[in-house]
Amino acid sequence: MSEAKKTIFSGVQPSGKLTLGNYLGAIRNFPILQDEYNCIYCVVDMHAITVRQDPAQLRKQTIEVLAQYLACGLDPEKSTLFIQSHVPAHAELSWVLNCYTMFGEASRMTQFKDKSSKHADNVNVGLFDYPVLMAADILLYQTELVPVGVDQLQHIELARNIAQRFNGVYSDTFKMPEPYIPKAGAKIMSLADPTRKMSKSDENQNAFILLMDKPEDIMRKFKRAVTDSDSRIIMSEDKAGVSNLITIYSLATGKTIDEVEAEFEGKGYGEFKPAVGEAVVELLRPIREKTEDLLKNKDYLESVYREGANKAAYMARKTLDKVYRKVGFVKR
Ligand code: AQP
Repeated sequence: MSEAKKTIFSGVQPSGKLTLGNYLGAIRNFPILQDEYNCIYCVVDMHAITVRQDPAQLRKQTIEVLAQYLACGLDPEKSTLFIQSHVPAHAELSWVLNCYTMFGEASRMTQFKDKSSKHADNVNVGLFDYPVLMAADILLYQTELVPVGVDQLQHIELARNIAQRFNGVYSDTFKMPEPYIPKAGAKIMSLADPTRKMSKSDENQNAFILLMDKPEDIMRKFKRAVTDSDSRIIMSEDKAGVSNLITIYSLATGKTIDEVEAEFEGKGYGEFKPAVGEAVVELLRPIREKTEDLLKNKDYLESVYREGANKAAYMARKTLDKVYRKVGFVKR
């Protein structure tokens, strides 16, 4: 690992099966960066339990996310791939950072507001504290860039504020992380309600496309995607559903928005929606097939996450030791 390379950290929650939104907004960028940067990609299972999970399902989904990281092109020889709960430094730093996070600033996080209204029967302290654990995830590795979808921007801003506060009190300890938001695809919307983001935990199965969806399911969901009564296929603020489909089609085919608009000029949704479906089927086919293959090789996956946790724990320890010393903990 070269010292000159900048560090990248990102994670995905195994809170369900991964969606096209997770892919286009975040994971798609992970392999592109792995030659240029020291990349650390984590399956953030500790974040996932802020919402009630079925234990057997959570274990299964955690391994599936790891397999999907690999299927999307991450190479364990180049990137550090691990499971968050395997590196206790995340929880340890998170506790310290809690003491440098103001209740007021944590209360302003919109994701907490959204998720607590969605899970009104389980508004637990972990859900509230989620962004501080995320700050710990990022700051532990002296991360400079965090590739995420736009929904995570506010959390990265909070991580920066916490880092700045800590550095201000104790001298430079943490690098300041910057978000890395894709120009297109940073917020893929639900197919059932294009005013909301596509989320893996949406109760409506037609709202999202899963990376593991079968071609016929992908086609059906796109054919049913909510659009509007005006049949023009153009990007427009008052055409959220169509704009979302154009974005998806453009990312799946590599065509520009102008090219997509020109291709479907004068054509209707009856032609457009299946075309989007087919493009996404082809985009996801190799990922699904590779994931299915990898899931048959549990020993290999285990070797990847074990090795990754060892590497991550070593890097994390350096920062945690520094933090413990600075706040005044006695060395063991
Ligand atoms: N719809 C989306 N468009 C673009 N990017 C997205 N991301 C999530 N949804 C979209 C990005 O995917 C990465 C992993 O997200 P996460 O699993 O850690 O948490 P999340 O943002 O809460 O994702 P979900 O799918 O909405 O999960 P649930 O339903 O469990 O809350 C992040 O970089 C995120 O920005």
